[in-house]
Amino acid sequence: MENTLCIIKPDAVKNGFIEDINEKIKKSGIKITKSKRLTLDREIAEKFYAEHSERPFYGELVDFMTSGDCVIQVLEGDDVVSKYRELMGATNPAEADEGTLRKSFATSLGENAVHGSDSLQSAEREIAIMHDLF
Ligand code: 3AN
Repeated sequence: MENTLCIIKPDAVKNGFIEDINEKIKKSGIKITKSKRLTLDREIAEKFYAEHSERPFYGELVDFMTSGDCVIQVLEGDDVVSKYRELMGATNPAEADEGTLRKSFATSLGENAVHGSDSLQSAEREIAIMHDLF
């Protein structure tokens, strides 16, 4: 059994998609074991996205992720890291497959509705960063 970190981002929260996204997650056989709605502090968002700190979109990404409420969640299931990545779809919603969360709910590359850890190692790091917020 694995865990992964899911974030329903501020665009999806503002657009009223929390329930729709969680329905799709549960329908795919993934369990939501922790869930909390909150606005991320800048410090946490910067730490969370530290691997992108040299990228040109880093400032914009941190601004966006702290711009309003998001929902942080721990998901559980067999092979859940890759299973949930598949359900999310491609980073750019324009390239995401039909039926994926980003195809259904994302607005743009920068505001792409959901986050999911990209490996088991990232999942552990990300869940540890968010641990005290639940
Ligand atoms: P993913 O979220 O699919 O793992 P990453 O890790 O490449 O994608 O990027 C992290 C986040 O940074 C994305 N979810 C997206 O919001 C943002 N992002 C990635 N590339 C760009 C870009 N070229 N312009 C603006 N934002 C971007």
